[in-house]
Amino acid sequence: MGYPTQEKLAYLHDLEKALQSIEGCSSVTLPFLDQTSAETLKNGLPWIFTQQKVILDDGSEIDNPLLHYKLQTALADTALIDGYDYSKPEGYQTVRYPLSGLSGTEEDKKSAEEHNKQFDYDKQVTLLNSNVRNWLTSQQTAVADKYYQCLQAPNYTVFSNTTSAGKWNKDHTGAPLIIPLENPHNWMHLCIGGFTDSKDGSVRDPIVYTVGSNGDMGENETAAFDPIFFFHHCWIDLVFWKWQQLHGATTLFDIQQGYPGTNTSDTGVQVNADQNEDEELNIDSPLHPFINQATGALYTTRDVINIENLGYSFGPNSLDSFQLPTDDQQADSLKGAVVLKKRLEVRGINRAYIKGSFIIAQYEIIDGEKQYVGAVPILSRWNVQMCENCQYHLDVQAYFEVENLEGVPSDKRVFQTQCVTRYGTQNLPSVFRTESYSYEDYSCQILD
Ligand SMILES: [Cu+2]
Repeated sequence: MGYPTQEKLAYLHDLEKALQSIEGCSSVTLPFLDQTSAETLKNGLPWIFTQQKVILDDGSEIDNPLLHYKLQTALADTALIDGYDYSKPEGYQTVRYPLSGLSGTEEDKKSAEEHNKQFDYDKQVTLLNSNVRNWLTSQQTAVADKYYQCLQAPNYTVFSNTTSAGKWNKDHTGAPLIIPLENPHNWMHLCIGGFTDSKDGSVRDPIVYTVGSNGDMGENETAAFDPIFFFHHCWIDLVFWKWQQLHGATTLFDIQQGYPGTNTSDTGVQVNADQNEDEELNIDSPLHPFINQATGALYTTRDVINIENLGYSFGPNSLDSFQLPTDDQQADSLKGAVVLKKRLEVRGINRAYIKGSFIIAQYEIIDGEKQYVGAVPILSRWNVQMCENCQYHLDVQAYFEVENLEGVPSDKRVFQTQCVTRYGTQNLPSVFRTESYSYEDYSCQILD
């Protein structure tokens, strides 16, 4: 995702305005997919996303437009390297976990067809819902908790993006780990888009699998074609607003100049097509290509900080009752963090060599046993190498909390990093299928 303010305009404000411009639809508003509600945590997705048919007010029955979207025109993959082709033909219907939507080559089409045959409609819905539930609630991924954690990010800069949060986590090794909004956002893309944490709903070691499922929500090239995308992003915008309310930032906040993640050339920053390299991002940076109809100028972050100025608000939701921990609670958890936890840094994973989104799964080997530390979702694309705007932003970093092992020096501890990719799980350092890169920059170490 880009900066949350850009998403607000890109996907939500303009879309809502467009919907309202249709005759008879002037009161239409975009709903959000509440991802921490008791209902979602218990049942998975609301039925409106999975039902095959819907009945309209006049009694007529139509295909559910929120189940999938049919491409109006072909999507051409322009970087046919390594035998991978992410093209999708005109008329292609978007799919979600557990289905595969790969259709670039005849071979892909055939294997996707074979794969998809395993799941009748009921099975698809059951698996998708259990996947959503598992990612949100399982101890290993705890995505619902990650939403609560990101609300505690101390300032907008580190809340808004992974690179800035990484810098903060590197500099504050004695404090609890900061989770940027991008983290749970990415998890849900990957969850609906084809990564699963369990082959049969019970086995959870190792934590993550790809099982031939390739849903559209899981890749940047196609995510916005799945209708659920907008409901997900509306929720992300809601979490953003909640953060603003909790931190007294509903009318103004700051982007810390010079902080990693605030310049378009910084590692990990995904720039917009109209932005230049080495451009400082501040609240007055233009949000290409969104024009403020009232002024005729490009929107800036400052224009959209207060959503009430944009003319919308959010209905009742499960975060209404969420409160920041008190100072006492914070002091307690800080004490615990200093004594019990150490910060582990993983860096030097170059996403140019990994086709598609992936998960960094981190383990520690203790007494010969592989123990799960945590995982970080990387929402990427099949064609990083051909994506001009991705070229400066390839080095992926991840930060984890690990136990402080009494009497064991940090450099004697043994860690193992895995990349769970669309085409298998590989231990680092290793050579990916491009065979042109050997992860010589990869490192995994405790920051003492
Ligand atoms: Cu997104």
